[in-house]
Amino acid sequence: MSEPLAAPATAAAKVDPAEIARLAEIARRIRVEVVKAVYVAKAGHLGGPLSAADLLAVLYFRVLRIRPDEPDWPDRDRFVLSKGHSSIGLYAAMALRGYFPVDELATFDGANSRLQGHPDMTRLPGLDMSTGSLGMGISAAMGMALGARLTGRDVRAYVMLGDGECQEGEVWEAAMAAARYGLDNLVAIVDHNRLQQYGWPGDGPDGRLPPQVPGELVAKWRAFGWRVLEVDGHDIAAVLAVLEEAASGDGRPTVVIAHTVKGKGVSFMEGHYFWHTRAIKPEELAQAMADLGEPLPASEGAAR
Ligand SMILES: Cc1ncc(C[n+]2csc(CCOP(=O)(O)OP(=O)(O)O)c2C)c(N)n1
Ligand SMILES: [Mg+2]
Repeated sequence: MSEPLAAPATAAAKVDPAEIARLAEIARRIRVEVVKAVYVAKAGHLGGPLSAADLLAVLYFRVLRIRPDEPDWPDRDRFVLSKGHSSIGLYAAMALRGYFPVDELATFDGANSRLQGHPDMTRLPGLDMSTGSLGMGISAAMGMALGARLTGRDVRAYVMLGDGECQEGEVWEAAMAAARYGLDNLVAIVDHNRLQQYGWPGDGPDGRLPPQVPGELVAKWRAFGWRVLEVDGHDIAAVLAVLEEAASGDGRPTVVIAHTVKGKGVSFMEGHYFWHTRAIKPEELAQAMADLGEPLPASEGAAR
């Protein structure tokens, strides 16, 4: 890891280990559903959803003030997946949380599915924003945070970005505006997995340059006037603590730089850019399920 992590937040110590285990199991289930859905669809993104799974589990099962049975509840916290290509991870978290049946994940990326390859808020209740064009989601989330302030609602807006996505100019336009307005009900989470889609040739993993110079993301967000927190994005207790800390504003927007591993949880996907998006072969499904401690479903074990 290139940067020192933030001091361990004391809140982590107060959380019941059984609760941490529950969240870890949810994250594992998210990963299983991601791999299965992409296998069935014969297409889809893997590396990004897998790196974000622990963050999504903690958000959807502990942090966000949401009502799955009332997705339009006006006082809900908003969540925008700015790295919209990781939609299947979000759908898995939402299904497990009760927004829609887990079985529906098998329709992922189908023409008539509510679960499009990139989130479509006109199809699926519970999505606060349609995303997919990188850089745009944070602007929407900033507007939501500002809107909550203007209407006097106790609503926080959360937005998840990729580290490659942070190359987009619009991210920094939104960052400047959010700091200027002092939007401390806005929390950005950067899934800092140090890989993007292809990347540029260089001396990183698989001969690719990481999308950001190590350490620079912290310096950049800080320079833009944000409170910057760092966390190991796969340490559930630490993620919970840092997101609890982020929820209490200090007059600035907060960004959580989550250090993660792209493809986390599936041995042959971890740290490889070419598993950003790829179809899964039957023998790869078997290995992935073994890695995730999940029996191979009979219906999906047969060669397709
Ligand atoms: C504006 C725009 N340019 C290009 C793409 C194609 N694209 C999809 S994902 C991706 C890489 C994103 O990398 P990162 O933000 O690091 O995401 P993660 O590693 O979490 O998957 C690219 C270039 C896009 N969706 N939008
Ligand atoms: Mg990345």
